[in-house]
Amino acid sequence: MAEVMEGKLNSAQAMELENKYGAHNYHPLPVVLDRGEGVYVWDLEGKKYYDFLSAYSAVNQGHCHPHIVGAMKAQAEKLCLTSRAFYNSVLGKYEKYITEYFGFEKVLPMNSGAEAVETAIKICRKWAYEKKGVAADQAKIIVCGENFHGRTTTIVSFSSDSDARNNFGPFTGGFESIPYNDLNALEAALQDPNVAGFLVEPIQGEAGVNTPADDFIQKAGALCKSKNVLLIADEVQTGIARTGSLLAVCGNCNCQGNCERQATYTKPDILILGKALSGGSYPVSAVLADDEVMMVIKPGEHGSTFGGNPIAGEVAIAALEVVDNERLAQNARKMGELFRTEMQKMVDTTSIVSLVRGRGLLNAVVINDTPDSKTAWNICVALKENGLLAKPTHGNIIRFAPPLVMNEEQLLDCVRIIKETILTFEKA
Ligand code: IF1
Repeated sequence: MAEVMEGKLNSAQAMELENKYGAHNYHPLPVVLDRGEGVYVWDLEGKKYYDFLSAYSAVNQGHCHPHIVGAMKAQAEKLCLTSRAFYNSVLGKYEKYITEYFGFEKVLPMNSGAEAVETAIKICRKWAYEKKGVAADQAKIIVCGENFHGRTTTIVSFSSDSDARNNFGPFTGGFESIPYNDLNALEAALQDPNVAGFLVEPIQGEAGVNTPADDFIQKAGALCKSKNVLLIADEVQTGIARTGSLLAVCGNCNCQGNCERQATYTKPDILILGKALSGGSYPVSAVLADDEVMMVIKPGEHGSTFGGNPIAGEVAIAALEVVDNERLAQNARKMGELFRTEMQKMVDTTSIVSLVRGRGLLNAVVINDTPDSKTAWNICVALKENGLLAKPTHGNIIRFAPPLVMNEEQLLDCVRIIKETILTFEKA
């Protein structure tokens, strides 16, 4: 394939290459993206699309944001990687910036979301043995049914998704699963004195944007505190303005971007961030905690070659600056309300859409068909033809999560595309 080396592929050829040479661990929509800017992406044939996935909420700041790309370029030309065997001139500055930004005393930098979740689990266990006094190897972490926290062997050990788990055992012990959004189940599970932490997503993304009661996290946090159990918030997907507040644990506060200072804010003992921490430009994740918890980790006990590298530090600072400068939490809240209002009109007037739910710009539309039907997938293929990219989750649910830089005119244009497309699926 001479075209391969010359880079002159068409979409069919690019898909064929992935199929032939890549592991088949995904089932992508048949579109090959080549370029992105803001809320738009273009395929190899030059067709333009609205991006309504944002790489699973990583591209909150929009594709190729010049402030983030600029920071990355400048640092890439200066120094990329030192490992943590030496200090580097960016890391300390980044650590000061991110801890002040989110209101924690310490940060532990990693790369992927799953690595950050693993890190949080390790910190929690070590804290249980060294601070809480749990007997050796007895620490237990409570998780929720239908969770998604990543793909490592330990994390899939406590997944309830059979595709994620099947034939990947033996599994890591020390986890107990309770139903999501169930404070009674949490209270019962917390009776065990060996419980060290409660690992929870403030909104469950993979479960179809499963939004709990408004006060769920607040009450869960209070229960954990009363039992000396760490509240571990996985905000890899919900964090960084996605749900209309800087963090989803801020709930529906009117925070103006300073959520950690608001009354409804439930400060987790351990906060896990990833994805949009770099605006999707680079794999950057982080675990935040105060000294009492974080200082249980000593030299040699945890780390990563790339974690805390200079490019990641500069990129993350720039990405968080964009969130502030462009008031993305506020925009996500406003655009999200508009989106749900418009979609609710479809729920009220058609039979094909049965429900819209979400917070900020993390939303889902439930299609009125059986979970094993292909309707949601077929709608997503039709949306693609009409210039909008979204992905089904859990069979008949479509997740809608555009970059947070979307303006009202663009959003209304998208609403028009979504309505017109979905209506063609209405059964006569
Ligand atoms: C895939 C979902 C989204 C996450 C939370 C940790 C991680 C994720 C709350 C791990 C990752 C992803 C990865 C993506 C699909 C996806 C996803 F549908 F599965 F639930 F976003 F909605 N915690 N979420 O959502 O982060 O290691 O991937 O950086 O391709 O599997 P990672």
